[in-house]
Amino acid sequence: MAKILEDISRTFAEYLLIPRLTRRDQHIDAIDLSAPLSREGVQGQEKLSMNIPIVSACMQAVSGTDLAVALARQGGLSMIFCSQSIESQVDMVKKVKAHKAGFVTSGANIKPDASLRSVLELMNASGHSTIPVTTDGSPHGNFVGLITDQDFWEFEDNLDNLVQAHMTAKADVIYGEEGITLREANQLLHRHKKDCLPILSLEGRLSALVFKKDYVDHQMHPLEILDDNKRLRVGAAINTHDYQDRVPALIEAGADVLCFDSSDGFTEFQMDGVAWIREQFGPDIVIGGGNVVSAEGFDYLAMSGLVDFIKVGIGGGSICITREQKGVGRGQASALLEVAARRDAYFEETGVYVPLCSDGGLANDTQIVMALAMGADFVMMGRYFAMTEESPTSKISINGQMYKPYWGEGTLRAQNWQRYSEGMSSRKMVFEEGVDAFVPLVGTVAEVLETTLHKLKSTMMNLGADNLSSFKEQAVITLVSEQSIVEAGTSNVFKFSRNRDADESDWGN
Ligand code: MZP
Repeated sequence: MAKILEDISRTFAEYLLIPRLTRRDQHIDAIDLSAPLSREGVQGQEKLSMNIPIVSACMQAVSGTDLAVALARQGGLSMIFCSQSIESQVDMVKKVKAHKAGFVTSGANIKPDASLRSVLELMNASGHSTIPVTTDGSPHGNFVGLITDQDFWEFEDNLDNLVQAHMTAKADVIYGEEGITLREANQLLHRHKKDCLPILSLEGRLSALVFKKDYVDHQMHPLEILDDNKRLRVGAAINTHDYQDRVPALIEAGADVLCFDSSDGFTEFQMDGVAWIREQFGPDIVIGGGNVVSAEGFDYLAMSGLVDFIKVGIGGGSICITREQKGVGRGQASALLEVAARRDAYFEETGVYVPLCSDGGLANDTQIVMALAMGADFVMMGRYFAMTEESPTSKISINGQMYKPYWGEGTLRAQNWQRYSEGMSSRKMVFEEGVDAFVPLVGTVAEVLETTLHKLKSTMMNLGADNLSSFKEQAVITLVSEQSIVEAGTSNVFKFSRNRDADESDWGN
């Protein structure tokens, strides 16, 4: 006969945190929100972490290039979706990696004998106002000068004039030599009051450009996560069907993290995939596994010693109907509490700490806080990011309010059959496990995260926690009765107007 668990399957909304001692020496600005992505305690393996405990979901309506850039700049990580061709996913990863580096390969260049008209066209098409001039017009050609939008007047100068007549020639350009550090390049920009510094090889070829605006930008985003080459970090989703082709291409493109996108990761198919990647690419590449909802599922993935982090959650996603369709899943709080308890025991037994990601179903900021208190090292969210300006969908107006489309990977629209068909030969979606919906547009990634992270830190102050690991240790959590949920809202008062901030931080709930 089937085994019936005694515990009820519970959600985050059924719990509250009990305050602990807030110390006089605590300060909200000093709270550390960094979160590990890779296993800790494994000898010789390089550690990877984020500066905030948040990743965006492996979903078409969520993790595109713009969102990945915006989130990495705030200290989190996006998992570029894999329900697309390998070529287009690789292209997205490359775009994020190319977004900003101290040394940028020049994307718009021109020959000295080109006309001002073509410079203008190039400036309009590329959005750049400084164009390097090289003998053959290539990004690494022989450097002869720079032309900017200050060097000619569109309505005053003859646009048939040649670039060489208007450009600042190399002899008058301040440039750096290949091999200088980014710091030295920025110092040159500062000393000479320039906005752009060409870097030239000994032979005089253009190697890269360094911009003042990138320096300023970096100062404004102190938490951004960068790789060793000062490029933004980005994750990429993978599946158990085409990893032998997809993974090498993603690694070649510069993906920092690989994340299995599967509704159920407690499978031999996923284990085969992880083992193959480790065999081909060694211990350094960070691999996320899952999703699981039980200690048994955690053990299967963790004990292999092959996965870095494990995602927890089945059926809780805002657009998910897996529980209705198949009767599979578990309340997210119960799943997380059981898996986190097992992870902690595993740490005691082996000295290896496996980070957990609570994936899906986070309906508001309070639930993010609760997931982190209950043992998640970071959270993965879809809806939260689908509602931002940077999600890859177009906004639409419905009855005067701006919305964005948001659909599950288990819909006919997404056609992500790989996520749901472990071990099945069919290459189509036989039934849907997700819905196609709209969510309100709430602002930019930076704006929504500011509120969320401030609330998180504020709760951490209540618990006397200085970082996320002490937050988990300090957390004392109580189950609440239905009546106490009613009491938690406003009671016995008339509300005349709704506060806009409250609306936004509820994300349209
Ligand atoms: P949410 O943040 O919108 O509540 O949930 C996002 C999570 O739902 C994803 O990270 C993924 O695990 C899951 N998901 C994505 N598509 C579906 C579906 O179509 C789904 N059923 O459950």
